[in-house]
Amino acid sequence: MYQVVAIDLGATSGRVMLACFESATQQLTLQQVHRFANQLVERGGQLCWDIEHLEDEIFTALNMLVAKGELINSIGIDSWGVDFVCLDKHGNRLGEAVSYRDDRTQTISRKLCDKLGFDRLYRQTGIQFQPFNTLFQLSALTQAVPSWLDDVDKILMIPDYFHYRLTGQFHWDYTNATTTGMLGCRDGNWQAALVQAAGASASWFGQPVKPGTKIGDWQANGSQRIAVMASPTHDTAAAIAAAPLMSDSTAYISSGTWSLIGIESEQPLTNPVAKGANLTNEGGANGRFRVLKNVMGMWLIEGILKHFPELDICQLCELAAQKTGFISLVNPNDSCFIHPDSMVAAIQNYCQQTGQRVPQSPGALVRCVLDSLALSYRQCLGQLEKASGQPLTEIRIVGGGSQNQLLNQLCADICQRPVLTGPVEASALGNVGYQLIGLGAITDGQALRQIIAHSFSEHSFSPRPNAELAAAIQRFNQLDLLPVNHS
Ligand code: LFR
Repeated sequence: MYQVVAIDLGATSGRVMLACFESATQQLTLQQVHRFANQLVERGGQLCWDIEHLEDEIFTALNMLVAKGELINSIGIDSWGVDFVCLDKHGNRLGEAVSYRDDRTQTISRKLCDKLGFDRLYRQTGIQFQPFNTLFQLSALTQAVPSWLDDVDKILMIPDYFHYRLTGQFHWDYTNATTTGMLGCRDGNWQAALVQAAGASASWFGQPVKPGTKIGDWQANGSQRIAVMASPTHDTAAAIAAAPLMSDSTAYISSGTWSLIGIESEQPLTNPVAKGANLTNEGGANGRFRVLKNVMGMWLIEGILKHFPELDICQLCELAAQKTGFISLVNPNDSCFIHPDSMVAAIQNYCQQTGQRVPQSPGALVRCVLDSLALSYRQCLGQLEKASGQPLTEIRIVGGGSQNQLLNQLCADICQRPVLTGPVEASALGNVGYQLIGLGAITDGQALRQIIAHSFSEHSFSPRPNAELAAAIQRFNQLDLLPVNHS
């Protein structure tokens, strides 16, 4: 029997999960032992993560488990990608953990991308253009020249920073390193020319390491030493590691703050179709590539929720289910939704400017977003099929967003494919799974998926016919041709 702790940090909350794996029965169970809020804070005019708060919560949870007498084999941490912290040569943090939603890269990203040439960047790294790629964030940092810039000795991605705080060891997880946009997709190494182009030094980074290895030990209060294991520290890599994908014709959606929709591939896909669709090729825990597209997912719903504090997400979706579909549509990836002052105003403004009915009620707003997300999924599936030559006949949705029954059904209806959902805690399970692989309790990623498939329940949604669908697809595809003023 093994007990491992997964600390899964999301953009809006952190969860500390205790997993129990029984080798004899090959059964895996998971229980939440601590949950805490995570939110963006403004510091020095920038949107930042409250890194001290996250660290306090991590230590509180671990100390609580030890005080309860839990015997723990190992601990691992995962979080969103791309964001990082700087350390000086004494291992002290310099500056803030600036969030990818801050607009410091707004002009720099396009400029640097054009200077380097997206063709070359994409061929070399396989990574999508997103203004927040670490490459661009680093460039913004080095161009701003904070007073402490000369003291930078190391750069750690967020989960590896917390691993360091637990163990004193420096580690660079491969899966998260791929999200920086500075790793070669074919050799898995930092690309010196790109690091340099960001104004950074190659000496700030160590060799990326594949998940499932021990980083060091955490010395708990008292005498217990607990191993800290490298999980797939990028939450999306962890989620897909836990998705019970049994065939290459199944597309996945990791559904949370973002919807990451994609496939697994032995090779990175950097052909013109993939590049034109801005598909990304992130490193998977199992050595395969996650060819996927970022769709702004529940972030839009979370933004609407803030305007209706009297309602919870289930009530919002019930209201949305009563509304007629396809009345107003948005492109969820429009830059006006990245960090608007008001999500409701951003959606209404978009609809007004594109000549559509402006949704007013909470139900109408949510219906607009869910219809649009599902239409966007359908569009991505087409791009993935074209880029890979692989027909995609089924969809597996994992993560917290897979609990949204209305979105699951809309996804089946609009994509016209059967949808399977679960597990809900996919990131934590992928994190747990690769710790167990590192501990020698599970043989490999394929065995892990089978264990997860028989340990956790799933739900299925069948596609239903919809006479309005063809017209809605056409309207959705034309949205990007319509001008939207972002000021
Ligand atoms: C999801 C995620 C995505 C990444 C985005 C920003 O939580 O990790 O994979 O593109 O956050 O880091």
